[in-house]
Amino acid sequence: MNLRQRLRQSAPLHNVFMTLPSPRLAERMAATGVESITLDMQHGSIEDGHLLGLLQAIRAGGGLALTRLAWNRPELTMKALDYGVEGVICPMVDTPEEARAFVRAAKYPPVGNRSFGPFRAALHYDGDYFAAANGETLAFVMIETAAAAEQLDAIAATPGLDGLYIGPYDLSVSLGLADRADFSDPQLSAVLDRVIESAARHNLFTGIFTTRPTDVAGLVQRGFDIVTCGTEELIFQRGLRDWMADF
Ligand code: 3PY
Ligand code: MG
Repeated sequence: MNLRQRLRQSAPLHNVFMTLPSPRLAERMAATGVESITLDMQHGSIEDGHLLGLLQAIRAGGGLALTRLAWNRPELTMKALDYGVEGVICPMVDTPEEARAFVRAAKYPPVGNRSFGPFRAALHYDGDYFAAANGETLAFVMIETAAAAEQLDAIAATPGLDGLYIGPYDLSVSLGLADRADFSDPQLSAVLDRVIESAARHNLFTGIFTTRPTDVAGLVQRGFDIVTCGTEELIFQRGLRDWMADF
């Protein structure tokens, strides 16, 4: 089952961000039941040369792989898709123009101008990759600034866009909130509601990040399709603290 098929199921997709380029750990995470992993090329230590091994490992563990790009640059978007990620998440998209530029790189003509060279991506695709790719590889913009929140509906209307993914930490900073990613804050909460509404109007998927497992049930209840809970580093740190306490 690919990412789009999985997201069409009613249950939300669980996701964890990965920041360290360890195929061995990626395989273990996927095999332990992390349904999908987002390789974080913005704030993590994952670079181009790490993608192949990580994608092979996630596949071997039975998981789905996305990447959060380092920035909104066409060569980064196109290369990640050529490696075979099923979803690309573009950080810090503030305007409809930036959303259009991202989608142009993520989709083949006539929707965009993605260059044709899916050397690895097509390897595991049974059928005509070119014909299927625009529908089956998903392009998400991150809504994580006050500017993006202001132009939300115009961003969501971008032809070819597949989803909106909220970065609550940057969003809190941008909104000038004292607490970061506090979903009970009325200002932050209002943006979450507007993202859910706008996505429904434009037939888009939604995703959101949190670092607290206790937030997950509430985010699922709000209707997010992808709920990311933490990074493997945070999970390790928490496990290590418990381990040391028992040591
Ligand atoms: C944010 O919350 O700003 C993020 O980018 C989540 O990774
Ligand atoms: Mg962010």
